[in-house]
Amino acid sequence: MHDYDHQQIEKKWQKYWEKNQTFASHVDESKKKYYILDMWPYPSGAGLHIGHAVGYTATDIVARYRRMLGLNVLHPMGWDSFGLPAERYAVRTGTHPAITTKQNIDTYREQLQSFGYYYDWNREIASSDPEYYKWTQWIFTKLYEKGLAYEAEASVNFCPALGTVLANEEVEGGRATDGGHEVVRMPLKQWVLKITAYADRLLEDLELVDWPESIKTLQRNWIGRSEGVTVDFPIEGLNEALSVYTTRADTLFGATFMVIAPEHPFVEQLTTEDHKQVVEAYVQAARGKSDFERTEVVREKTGVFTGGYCVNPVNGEKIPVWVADYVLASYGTGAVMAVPAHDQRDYEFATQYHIPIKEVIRPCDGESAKEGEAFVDDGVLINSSSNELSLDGTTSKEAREKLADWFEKNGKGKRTVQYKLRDWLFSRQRYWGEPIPVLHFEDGTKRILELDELPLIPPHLDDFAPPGDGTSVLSKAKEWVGVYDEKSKKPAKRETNTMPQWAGSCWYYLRFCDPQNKEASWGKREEKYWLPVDLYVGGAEHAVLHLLYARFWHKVLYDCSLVSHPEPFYSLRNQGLVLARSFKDRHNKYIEAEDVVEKDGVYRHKKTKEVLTTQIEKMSKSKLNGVSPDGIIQEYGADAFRLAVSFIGPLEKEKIWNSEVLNGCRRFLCKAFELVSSNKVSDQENEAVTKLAHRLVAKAREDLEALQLNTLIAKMMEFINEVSSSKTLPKEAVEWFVQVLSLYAPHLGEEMWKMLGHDESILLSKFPEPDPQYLVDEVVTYVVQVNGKVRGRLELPRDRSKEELIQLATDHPNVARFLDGAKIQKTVVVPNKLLNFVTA
Ligand code: ANZ
Repeated sequence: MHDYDHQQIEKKWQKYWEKNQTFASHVDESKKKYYILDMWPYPSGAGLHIGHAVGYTATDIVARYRRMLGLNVLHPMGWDSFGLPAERYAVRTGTHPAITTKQNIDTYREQLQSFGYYYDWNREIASSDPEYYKWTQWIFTKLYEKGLAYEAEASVNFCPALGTVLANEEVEGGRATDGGHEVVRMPLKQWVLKITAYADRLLEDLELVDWPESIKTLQRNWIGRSEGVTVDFPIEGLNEALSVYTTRADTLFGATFMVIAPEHPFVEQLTTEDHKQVVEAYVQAARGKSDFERTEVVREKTGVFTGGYCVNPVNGEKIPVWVADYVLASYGTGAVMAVPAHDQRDYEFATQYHIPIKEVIRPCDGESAKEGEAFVDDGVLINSSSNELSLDGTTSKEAREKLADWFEKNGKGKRTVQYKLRDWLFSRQRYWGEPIPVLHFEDGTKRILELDELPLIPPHLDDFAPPGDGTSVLSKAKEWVGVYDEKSKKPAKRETNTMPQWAGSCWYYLRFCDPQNKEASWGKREEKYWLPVDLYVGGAEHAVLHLLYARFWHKVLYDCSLVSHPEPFYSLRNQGLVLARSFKDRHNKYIEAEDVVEKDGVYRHKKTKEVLTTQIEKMSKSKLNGVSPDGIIQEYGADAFRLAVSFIGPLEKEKIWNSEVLNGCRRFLCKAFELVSSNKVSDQENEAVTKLAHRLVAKAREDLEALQLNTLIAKMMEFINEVSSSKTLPKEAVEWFVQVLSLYAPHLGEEMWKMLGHDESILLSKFPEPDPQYLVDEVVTYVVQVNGKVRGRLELPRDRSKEELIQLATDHPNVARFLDGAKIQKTVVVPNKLLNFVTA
């Protein structure tokens, strides 16, 4: 087989593309645009991993395809380069984060270039570059001017290990999503962005975008819109009422107690003298717990009785009020009416504290609820009538409407919409982030910086360690903090908090449209032309963080008339994780794959011969099951690697990496190279090969539109196998194949294109359009016999499977007549000619 010198060929074409600016993009209103975007990487010290290669190869293939379809393609790349790892490294080594960040960026760029990716490098940007974050800060001032950025004393998620406050979206199960460190609640004055003001639009506009349903659902749940009523329960002996929020007003007659959050303002007033001590102790204990701990479903419910009572507004019943930490102060009114028969948490609570359980809803299908559980679904009301209201027999849904009307008429409550979404906690006490551009004056007032004062650059520090007490790293730079404000002629102190990692990625797709603009964040014309992003590809882990935050900023910018579309990313696709086989010895220590030999499915250590346990796991450095892109490119070439990462499975699914795929892909490339460079290629016609080429191109168009990049490789391999025995290969058919191949293997593609006599880059060629005449299946006539006698004929497309043939033949009325009742012993098939049933 022909081998090719990938190192020489790949270098050569990379130089060619750079010299000819093949990937450069320019606004051109006479052409249709296509903006394709990758989630920009955080340039970590570890360099590119295979997960990056999967996503970036996919967008690269699509970019090349759209370009060859004649679209004006924008495919940029940059760096999300503010972040904790650089800062932690700085704390450890004293190296300024700017230095490590620059080194890492250089490595990433070089690695990406070695893949031959179609990126317009003239548009490279980095979120930690002052020329960039000048505008991040400026957008913050816009948010501030619109009243969407405010300071609030809040109970926040503070992570002592990271020395910073985190957003709700960054905490999972009481731990930081970044590193799994413990998070505690702590009151702190913080900057907060009013994302809740956009809750409804963030929800509704999900209808405008073509995103995976799973991501839309995650966002919907995160926003958590719920419709219910707030009902006032008069407090006995006080001239006050306890408001509760409920989505299940239909269960009101079943309320047998009420629960208020430990932080509820009425706790003191409701608590009677003899319950005081217990309640105070309980409230004190609840303070240290996170919302997560408090609402964990499996956890045993705790609570204490206040001694106080409320009155149920629908029937005048007296209801005891408890304090329990499973009710959150921050949701609804911080108080609930508890209906143990129909809410599981209330049920568990009532069982534990021997509170009565009153059934008021029956399942519609007449079945009774399960023993030991609350019946939580909608149903038909029972035990729900009083002097003023009679609801027995109505459905839950009807009852809710009737009650809401009744409350609103009598002024006892009103219809209410609630969201789970909370405002976005926006300050971090870190060094390596955008300083928040605000000055605080002695009299407690503040001033947001103006554009001519931006970028606000952080001070130089030698010690980057967070103080750890909730104050920011920047507060250590006393000289930077204390200033005389020339604009207001007053002494002032700079804000010392910085923005979270997410800030820079809230608008980078906009800067890519016009990255060198010195006067503005982006030009109107550029934004209007390029936006929205046509296809955005990245990991699903950003569902409620980046993807929600960026939509929020975009909508604010839309309201400022700075962008012309309500949504930033029209279509979104998520790439699946890459998994690989890992090995462990008997001490549970990971073993490098290179040190493992396999025989009959048993894996042993090469040297010690110890039998190892093996597992398919997420590829990662710590599990020693990763692969180094640099090494692979060296050995197999970027083209083979790009093919391999596309071949292992559908983009959106989890897939298992195995290096055998690389060998297969490399062999395929060699074979293709051999054919294309052989003297079989000529102007001579060959119908069969031409037809295969048309079919390949048709399949390519179909698969590329659907982002089914792996199946198209299989088709290309099939094509090569089928034409390899041909004596002649029509040049046009070969060209078409090369055009498809070049999307995946661009270096070799260009090389072959040149060998076929073209002087310009293959990207300037037009992607072929198949002739429909070659796509229709050829029709053949089958003779159908029963015991050797002709009983029917079938006109069918060529090459049907045996199963399909038998099915169709037995359905044939005349054949069926002769087969009726008989047992088929054997079926003889002569492909595309004859089918004979032999009966017993
Ligand atoms: C009575 C009731 C009866 C409820 C029933 C549910 C089932 P969503 O849909 O998530 O909005 N709730 C209200 N505020 C709360 C708080 N601060 N902490 C904990 N729970 C709270 O949930 C609304 C329901 O959650 C409300 O409806 C309330 O319990 C509870 F059979 O009221 B329900």
